[in-house]
Amino acid sequence: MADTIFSSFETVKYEGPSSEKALAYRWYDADRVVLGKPLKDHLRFAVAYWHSLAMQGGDPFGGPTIQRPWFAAGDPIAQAKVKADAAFELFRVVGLPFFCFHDADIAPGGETLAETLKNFHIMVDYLEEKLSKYSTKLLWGTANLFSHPRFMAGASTNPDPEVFAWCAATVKNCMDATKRLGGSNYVLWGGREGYETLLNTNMKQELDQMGRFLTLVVEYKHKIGFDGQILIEPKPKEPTAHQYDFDVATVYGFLKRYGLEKEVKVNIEANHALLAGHTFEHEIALAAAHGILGSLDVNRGDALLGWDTDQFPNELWSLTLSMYHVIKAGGLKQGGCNFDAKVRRQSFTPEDLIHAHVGGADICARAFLTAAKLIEDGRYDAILEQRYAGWKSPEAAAILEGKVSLDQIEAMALKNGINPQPRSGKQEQIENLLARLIYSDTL
Ligand code: XUL
Ligand code: CO
Repeated sequence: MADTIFSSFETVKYEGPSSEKALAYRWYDADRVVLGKPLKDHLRFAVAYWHSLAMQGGDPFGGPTIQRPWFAAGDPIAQAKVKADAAFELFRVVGLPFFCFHDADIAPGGETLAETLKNFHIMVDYLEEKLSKYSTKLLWGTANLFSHPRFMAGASTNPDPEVFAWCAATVKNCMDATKRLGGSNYVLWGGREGYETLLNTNMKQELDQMGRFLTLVVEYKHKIGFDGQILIEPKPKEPTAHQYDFDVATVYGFLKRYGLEKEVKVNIEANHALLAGHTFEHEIALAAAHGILGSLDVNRGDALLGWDTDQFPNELWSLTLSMYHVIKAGGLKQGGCNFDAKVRRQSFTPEDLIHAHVGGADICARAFLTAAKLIEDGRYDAILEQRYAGWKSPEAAAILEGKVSLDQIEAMALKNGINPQPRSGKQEQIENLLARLIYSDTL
């Protein structure tokens, strides 16, 4: 194996909450069986190639701070291979089962579409070889249709049909590669599918283009027999002022409008939820309610900063409730938890990257274990069950089943002499119960 910046690190092991070692898992005991299967199969953690291997530490006010051997001048394909060698060593060190990539993370772009695809194919071959030597698997693949200037006015929503065609060719190749590399999902995040100003935008035209594009993607999935899920990743804004895939509710409406709600699910990102004015758990619960929960991008923002800082998760309350809704929805199935998160620009050492993943996996594992305990405990579910118990009566059930009309309900209400009384929502009681369980150390 080639020597890389991660090769000298041992694989991080589970040592339990009392471990004094800096690099050890305290909660992520991958093989621990919970709710019938190992933790690693519930959570399906993935390392994001872009943040961990391709990101150079720039922010809106400053340039790169992260030096890596593969950023130095040299033959672009040779450097992409050095990067891939390091990537798989990082996956080995953190001991997480999956990774995710964009085409542009793994291969250099070319002058033309043909040259760009040629580079991509060389690197897909290389990744295939790597996958045969390591135990890491591919959670999802995607195409970067937002960084290059050609996408500045949109990808599939671009006013120029040649950009649409470029995107179609790119996504076709990325889907082929994802299938070949054994990926479980294919993700579409429309970073530039929206507008900077409505003044120059024909919204109906752009939405129809986006609907057509997604239909083509779904048709191609069936044509090649890809058995992974197609996922849209909602985000309300940034880089555009308004992004069409605003949040789960908007995406669901879009899927219904174009007849794709049975074909496409969502990849929900924690900080995108916050940018849309929601919580992570809200987005997960809503996706579950619509039957479109696909996968998660776990990360966090910074309450003091207005942009998508993509930090590693560290907040137990919201994550536990998120995991609760995941479990209630029947789990992530083919999805997983992708660390769409990057280290801060001062954290430029390879070791910083390892600490980041260890902390992220630990907090998610702890949240999952707590959510499982919350369900097993039963008191929270009992309060919820009680709150809606009235709907179990035959008369109320008949309303929901569509068996009675508005005027029949009126007649029923008058006959029964109904007089509904206020009932407590028990918010503080629930909060106290959850706090006791979430911040308890025994899991
Ligand atoms: C951007 C973002 C992307 C997608 C993949 O905010 O989340 O990294 O996850 O394109
Ligand atoms: Co993301």
